[in-house]
Amino acid sequence: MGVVLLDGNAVRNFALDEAALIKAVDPQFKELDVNNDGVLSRSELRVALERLNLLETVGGFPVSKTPEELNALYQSAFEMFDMDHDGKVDLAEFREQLKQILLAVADGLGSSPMEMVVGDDSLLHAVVDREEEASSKKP
Ligand SMILES: [Ca+2]
Ligand SMILES: [Ca+2]
Repeated sequence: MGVVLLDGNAVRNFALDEAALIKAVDPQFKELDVNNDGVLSRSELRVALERLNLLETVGGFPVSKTPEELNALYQSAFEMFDMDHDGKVDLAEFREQLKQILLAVADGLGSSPMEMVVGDDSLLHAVVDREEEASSKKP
C-alpha cells in the first residue's frame, strides 16, 4: 500500500493507452480466474472488484455498507461487466469495463491531483507506474 498523487489526466491517459491497459489488466484477469476456465464467474469477479478497490473510488461509495447492500452492489457490477449476458465475464469484457471505470474515475478526479491510497496490485498503481515511466522519458 502507498499514498500516491493522481489526477484525472493521468488516469485517462492510462485508460486510453491500450497497451498499458492490457499489460496491467491481463495478468490480473489470469490471476483472478482461479479455476482457469478463461472467464470470470460471479465470485471471481467479486474478488476482483474487492481487490481493485475501484467501486469505492468510482461512486464515492461509503466504505461501511451492510452485507445486503454490498451484495446488491456486486450484483449490479457483474451485470455491467457481463455485456453479452452469458453469465460470465471474458477477457474482452473485463478490459472494456475496467477502461470505462477508469474513464469514470478520471472524470471524477478532474484536473486537480488527489491523494489516493492504492494497493501494490491495484490498477491505480499501474497508472502511477505509467506516469513515472512517461515522465522519466521526457528530456
Ligand atoms: Ca473462472
Ligand atoms: Ca459475458
